[in-house]
Amino acid sequence: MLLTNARIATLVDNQSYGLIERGAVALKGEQIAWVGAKSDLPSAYRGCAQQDLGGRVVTPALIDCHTHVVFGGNRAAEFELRLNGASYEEVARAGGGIVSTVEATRDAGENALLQDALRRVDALMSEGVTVVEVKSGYGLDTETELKMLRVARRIAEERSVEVRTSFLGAHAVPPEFKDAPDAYIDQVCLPTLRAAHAEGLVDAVDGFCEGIAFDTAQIRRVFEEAVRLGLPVKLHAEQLSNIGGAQLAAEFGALSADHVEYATHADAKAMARSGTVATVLPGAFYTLRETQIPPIQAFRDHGVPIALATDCNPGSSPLTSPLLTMNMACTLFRMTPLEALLGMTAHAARALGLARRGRIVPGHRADLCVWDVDHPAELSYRIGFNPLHTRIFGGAL
Ligand code: DI6
Ligand code: FE
Repeated sequence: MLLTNARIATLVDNQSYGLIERGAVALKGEQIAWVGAKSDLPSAYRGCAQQDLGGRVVTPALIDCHTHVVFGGNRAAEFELRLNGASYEEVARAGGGIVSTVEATRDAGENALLQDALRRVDALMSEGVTVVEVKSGYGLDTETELKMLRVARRIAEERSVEVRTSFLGAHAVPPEFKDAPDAYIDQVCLPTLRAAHAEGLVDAVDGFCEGIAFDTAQIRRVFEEAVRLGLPVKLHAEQLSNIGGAQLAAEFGALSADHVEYATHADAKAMARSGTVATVLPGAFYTLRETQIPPIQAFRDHGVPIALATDCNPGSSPLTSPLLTMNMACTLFRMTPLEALLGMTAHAARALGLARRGRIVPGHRADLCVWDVDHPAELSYRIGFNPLHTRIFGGAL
């Protein structure tokens, strides 16, 4: 198939959109076979079935590289209580907080969890997402962590979307291990990781390194197990404070360190050395009314690739719009529209360790978006508007 009459943002390098005017893309099977100006089209492709895109913009499809879309229930009641002035204790007594999501996720059947997750994935796909990362971490017991990961895998059977799973057993300390986080790591988290890996349910290992979650010594033990199993790692690091998570992530050559509002120049330097992507999550920043902006300029100065994701979760980021996420990255974090697009495409692919995704070049997977806009900067500029015209997944419209 040949897409013609397109304005193509190839993102071939990280310095520009790599725009091709009056461009054409030849798709062969699931791959991009050729891209360039229509006038340069090799004769071999002239006989292909052609699709005229009417001058629309084509970009790589979007990749949401950090989500928690599988969970039970929601936290709208807690949201309302807090805005009516309830204190943290009152919210907890009314059954709110992360523990309430853990309870709802434990209680939910696998099919119900899947149906709820699909509604969120459908929202992501409607704005051009073709790859979604999905974390466990609301089970915190073996049975429920495995259930979450099986649901994540089933998403890819139900929809034309690629799923990458991250095991997040070290997300929070469950109530039954209150004040005993080390025992939770030894008795639940590590054995569950081994069981999930044995079932082929784990693509990467994640953790939440924070005062309210796990410290670097505890995360280190999880990462050492990941290394033994041959799995890549990533980390929720320096979201609410700096306790050394980014340095630990860099030490283990992590794919990404995520949130990173409180990361420093030294952290950026270490991440650059280890090739660790900084994944920023403006939805959580916005929801928590955080004021500390991640050190974007330090990441730029040290050449750390910046990825961008929704962090879709019921507590700190009930967000299912990648386009709004791009707008927030620009307005709240002062990233440029080009950086926002790279963050949701090429750099997001890298944050997942996925090759051949996120740029429009021959040999890459033919995951593309056709947008009803004149210029790719419009994707970040607009608020609450979805100009997606066509989503192409593995060469299929
Ligand atoms: N960081 C967050 O902000 C969320 N998890 C995480 O690792 C909070 C999750 C929740 O409140 O449900
Ligand atoms: Fe998260």
